[in-house]
Amino acid sequence: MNEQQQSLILESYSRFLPPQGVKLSYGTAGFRADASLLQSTVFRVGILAALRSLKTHSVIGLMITASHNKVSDNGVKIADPNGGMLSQHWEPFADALANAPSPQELIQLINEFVKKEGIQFDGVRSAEILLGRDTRPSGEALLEAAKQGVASVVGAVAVDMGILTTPQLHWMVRARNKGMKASEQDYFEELSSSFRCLVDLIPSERSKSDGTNGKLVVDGANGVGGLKLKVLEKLLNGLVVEVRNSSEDGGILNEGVGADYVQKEKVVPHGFGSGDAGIRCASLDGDADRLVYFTVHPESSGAIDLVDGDKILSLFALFIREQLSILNEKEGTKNNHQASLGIVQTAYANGASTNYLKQLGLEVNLTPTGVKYLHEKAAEFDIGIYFEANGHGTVLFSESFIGWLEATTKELSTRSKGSDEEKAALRLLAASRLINQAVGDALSGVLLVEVILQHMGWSIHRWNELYHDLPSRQLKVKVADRTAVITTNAETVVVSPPGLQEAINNETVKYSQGRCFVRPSGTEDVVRVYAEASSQEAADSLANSVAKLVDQFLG
Ligand code: NG1
Ligand code: ZN
Repeated sequence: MNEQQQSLILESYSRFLPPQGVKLSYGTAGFRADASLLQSTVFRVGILAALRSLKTHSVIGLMITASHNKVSDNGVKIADPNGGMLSQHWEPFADALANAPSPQELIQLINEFVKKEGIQFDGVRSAEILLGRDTRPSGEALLEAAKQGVASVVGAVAVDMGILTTPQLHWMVRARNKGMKASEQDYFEELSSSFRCLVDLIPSERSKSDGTNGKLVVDGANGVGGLKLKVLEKLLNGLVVEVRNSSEDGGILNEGVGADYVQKEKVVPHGFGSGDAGIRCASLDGDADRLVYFTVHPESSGAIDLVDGDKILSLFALFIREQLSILNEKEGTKNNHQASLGIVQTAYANGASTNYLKQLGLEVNLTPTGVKYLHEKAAEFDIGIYFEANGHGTVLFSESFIGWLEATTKELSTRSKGSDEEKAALRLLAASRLINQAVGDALSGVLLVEVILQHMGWSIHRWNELYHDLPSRQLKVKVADRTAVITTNAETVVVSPPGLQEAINNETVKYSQGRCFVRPSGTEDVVRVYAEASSQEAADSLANSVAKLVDQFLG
């Protein structure tokens, strides 16, 4: 790099000195830590984003959030040109950059990397980075660090998009790079217009059923999602939403609220109670990329029926399968186009959901935890549906299938206007515009769930009856070094430390319908234990025994 560039980095470096003795790694969701430790990391990720933009000749996103983690934490991650996660191939560089202990080493690292990647540096090209942050109080100062990081690369410009949900920023990056309209208003308009389009396409005999009438109550986790949902709701008709825990009433982000809490604890979030029994409720996480539904038990101490990501996936799969079969019946032979539909889950998916989907005749694929893996797999199909049990997921439509749908709807609008097959094709097209094509998005997810329930004429109870979850339990175990746990087969089998998997197997066989696996978390310094069995007591007991084993092998 030339002298001007070097002195620019050195000068800003001194304003963001790395904390002593902290080693961070770019995990399943970027860098995450206590916010007080992150200034230097976010500054460096600003540099990384600028380099990524130079390399790809595209707009890149940088999001400051720690999602469902506690309010004192924060984090930073990159959105790649297609709106997806940072290419895995760059993650080792992200780690090295974040942990470079001196300015000289930082400069050397950048020099080597830029050379290796053939990145045109020194102001030869321009770079543009969209910055977003959630509502965390530490976000503003970290955003400043990101701006300085970007600005320390000659020719790079940061555009502050303000407080956003994580999926909004990813959506904007994707839209910008596709040459589409990409403001926040455009996002709201795309979602609301495709929602209205799907409402208009509800079969008339079904829209009269009253199973889904009545309001939806949404827990906003005291984060950014509730605020945005209120804006979105004004553009819709046919949907009444009441938002609680919207962060405007002083509640603490993710504390006793939000999708992560509801899904893991299986209890009502703060602000909900037995008065809400029977009502359709949903919960977002702190940055609104996760969504779960639930209903409150009458007369009980906060117990809920959870409708998790697996069931959202199942609902989406049923709807899409229905549209595809209408098309295949009428159009399939004519167009000779059988769309491939693939389902993608992780080992955390409830075993009952996987069975149910397989019984429907669907192809179910398992990947390791982490949206990047699920997304990548789902992108192999004409329509790929992926969800984590925790509520992060979306439906991906391939470019070629969207092209086919566009051509087909055009042709059908002259040949058989108003036909079932035209409607089915129009529904799929509208769904592809509604559901975020970049990442899982709780706001677009809510709208798609709501319109499908109306389409089916189903209540949340009918939906929840699709299958019955096997009782499960998740635990966290603190260990000396979680990286000592190495897994294979989509994280279902431990290969190291030796002997641990065998011990887990010996426990698991004791339980009817037992299933159990352990893996190191990518976002917290813990080893996670997941267990499933035919009763809650059995699932708890299996999880506890395996947690003890983890402690024995690694404690
Ligand atoms: P880790 O901490 O790697 O388990 C968690 C979630 C992931 C994903 C990421 C990103 C579980 C068990 N794990 O990852 O599914 O959502 O956070 O936020 O829920
Ligand atoms: Zn999140």
